[in-house]
Amino acid sequence: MTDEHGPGRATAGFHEVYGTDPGGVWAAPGRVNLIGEHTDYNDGFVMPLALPHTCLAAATPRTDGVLRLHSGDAPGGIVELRVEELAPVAGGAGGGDRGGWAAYPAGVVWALRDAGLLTGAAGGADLHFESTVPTGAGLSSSAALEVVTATALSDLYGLGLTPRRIAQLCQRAENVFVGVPCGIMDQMASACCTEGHALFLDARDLTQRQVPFDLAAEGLRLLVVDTRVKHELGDGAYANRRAACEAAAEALGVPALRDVPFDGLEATLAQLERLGYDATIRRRVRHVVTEDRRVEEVIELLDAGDTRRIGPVLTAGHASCRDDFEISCAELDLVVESANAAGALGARMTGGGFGGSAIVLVAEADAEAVGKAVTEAFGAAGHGAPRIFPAVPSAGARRL
Ligand code: GAF
Repeated sequence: MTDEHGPGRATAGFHEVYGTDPGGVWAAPGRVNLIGEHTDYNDGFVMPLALPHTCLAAATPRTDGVLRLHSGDAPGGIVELRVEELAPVAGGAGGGDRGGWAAYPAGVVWALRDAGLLTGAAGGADLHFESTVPTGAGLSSSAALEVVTATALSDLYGLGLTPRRIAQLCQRAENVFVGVPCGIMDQMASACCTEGHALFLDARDLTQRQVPFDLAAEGLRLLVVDTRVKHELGDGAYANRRAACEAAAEALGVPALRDVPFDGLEATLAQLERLGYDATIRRRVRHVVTEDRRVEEVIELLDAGDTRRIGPVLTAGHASCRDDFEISCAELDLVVESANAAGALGARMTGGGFGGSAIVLVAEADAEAVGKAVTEAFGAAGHGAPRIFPAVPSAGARRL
């Protein structure tokens, strides 16, 4: 379900919970990443696109410094907090995961306050959320929740925050307040994407380019295949991959792995071996450096109007995620294998990995057969049926 029917639903939900009408309704989308995985925190390149699935916030400001949060999707009633008492999780960035959906919007309010944007008694608000972004599916439901909160508060308090600033504040909320050491891709995607485009983002300086991505015009479709599995190992493994990349960059004397040139990769890997770094860390470096190159290849192909030819690049990206970065899992590999065997143009896991979703590029005429083949392969392997839907490049955060 898209946000077409959402504003009324969010307004009605707000009214039911708080007994008044909201000051407005805002939307922020989930995303898939076309290419560029685990490159953002290496200062590299990513290329996400926003989904039509959004998190909606119906909101109104308060003048007593009280923050009330309610979700139509989570049990447990209203969460009531005082803005001035909000504090980061012990240990700061990566120091622990606070858990619970309310930590995300509360973290955003904390980040706004900490940046001096909300002061005194102002900064309180009543918020009610309704989301159609599948949760736990690697489609950035958390970033959508953060970005819709920041966008609503920016408007309600006349803060005039740009989408880019909103993304930075939301990443800080997640890193420091919630305690998850994510990069900035998901927040930038939710805040900055535009309809009909993929977002080419340089995660180092946040320069961005909206790249036209009109698949229908070329008789193509991009499918999202939500495997509906989430492997436990995911959270610690994300931090572990990030730490490995940072350690390798330090050993190489560069600010980030982004600074290892693609044509110097073999020499760099040899240098790491001489320095005593094992094969695992060398594979991690190879993934990041080759993945940045794959983003550039995809851009070149899209700029040349050669969208079909990005398929093999996506599949190569999956192999790198699977073999070098080791963030795939049996279900994601099965999507890629079965989709490609059934005639897809290319496929790969998308997002953090260890479960969640894959994307499949397919000719429109083959979309149904490929989806069916993936579902059958899941059945034959004893996995539950995946959820499959088209990724239609949609708009970023906005007031409805
Ligand atoms: C998760 C993170 F939140 C992103 O910042 C990014 O690192 C992604 O995994 C992997 O590309 O979605």
